[in-house]
Amino acid sequence: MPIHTNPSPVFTSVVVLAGGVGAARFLRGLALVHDPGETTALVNTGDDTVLHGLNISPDVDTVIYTLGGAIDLERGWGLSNETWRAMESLKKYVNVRPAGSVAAPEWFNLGDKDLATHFYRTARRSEGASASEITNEIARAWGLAQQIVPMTDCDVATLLELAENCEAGVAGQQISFQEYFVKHRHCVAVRAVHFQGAEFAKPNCLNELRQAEVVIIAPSNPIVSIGPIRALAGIDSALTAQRDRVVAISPIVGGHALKGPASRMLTELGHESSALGVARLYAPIASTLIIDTVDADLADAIERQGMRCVVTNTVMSTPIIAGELARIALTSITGESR
Ligand code: FO1
Repeated sequence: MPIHTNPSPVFTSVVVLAGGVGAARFLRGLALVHDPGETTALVNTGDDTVLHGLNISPDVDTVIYTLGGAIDLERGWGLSNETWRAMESLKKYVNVRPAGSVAAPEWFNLGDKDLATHFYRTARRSEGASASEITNEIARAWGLAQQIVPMTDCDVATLLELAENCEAGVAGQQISFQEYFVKHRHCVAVRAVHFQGAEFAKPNCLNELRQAEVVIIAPSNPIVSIGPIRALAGIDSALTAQRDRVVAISPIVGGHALKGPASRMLTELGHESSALGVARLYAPIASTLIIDTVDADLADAIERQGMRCVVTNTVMSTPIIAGELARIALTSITGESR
């Protein structure tokens, strides 16, 4: 039963476009003010990876673990009270690994309890189950009422194209999202982002998106979290048709991302690292942008992009603040919060 901190309008269907940590925190807040049974999270899977032969879906798991109350709050990913014995045991094989082998990758940390999720996902994949079936099963195992849906059941990979003078490799080389994010700690210069396979991938939830009463673009990285979802055929046109019902939340606060490479990436790819830069990216598909109070002076410029701008606290340091942000996102569509 949602706890209504303040009255929020009752919508039946709310769809949230989601990346990892920011989206997960937002969804946790949304559950306080809106019926989780009427919430669908359409989650980025462009940063999915296969390591140790295991199918790993980081953003999906971050959303599920957060809503299940089991996320490690400090890291923002993986499970709380985790142990790392499997990772430690991997070290035994590093010395015998032949040159050129990628076996026993140590750069991506998989906790012992977290491994169970990847075992389950991989086993179900080998039985022929789709990503949405498996995600639904995992979400049910964690007791979630929300529909957690991967953006597509097809393989789509976010690839980062390295810029000139990049220590990680030669200019033009494409690396996977997890290599960029975890192996290189998102500290390498990139000059382009590609969503391999997006062109032919069938999106999930297209009808839900077309019929949603409210669509919320969570405060996730607009390029590598929301970008892969938008790259799927039909998503942007569904959002454009629903533009009046689409509200986005800027992940950029005071010119910076609270977590992750969004700010650096926006600049490297020729956008402005500010709430205004985010507004320019979302103006064709969203009627409303929610920005943080520190960015209040950008509100007029954002409205000149043809968007309604709502100014509030967007830093979700507690679930209650996230709940208030979610309530404002919902009411912004009815105009009540203006
Ligand atoms: N992020 C890290 O910075 N280092 C890791 O070793 C790491 C492991 C990991 C394992 C499972 C999982 O679901 C997520 C994990 N993440 C890790 C987070 C993840 O790679 C990123 O936060 C997302 O892909 C970006 O949204």
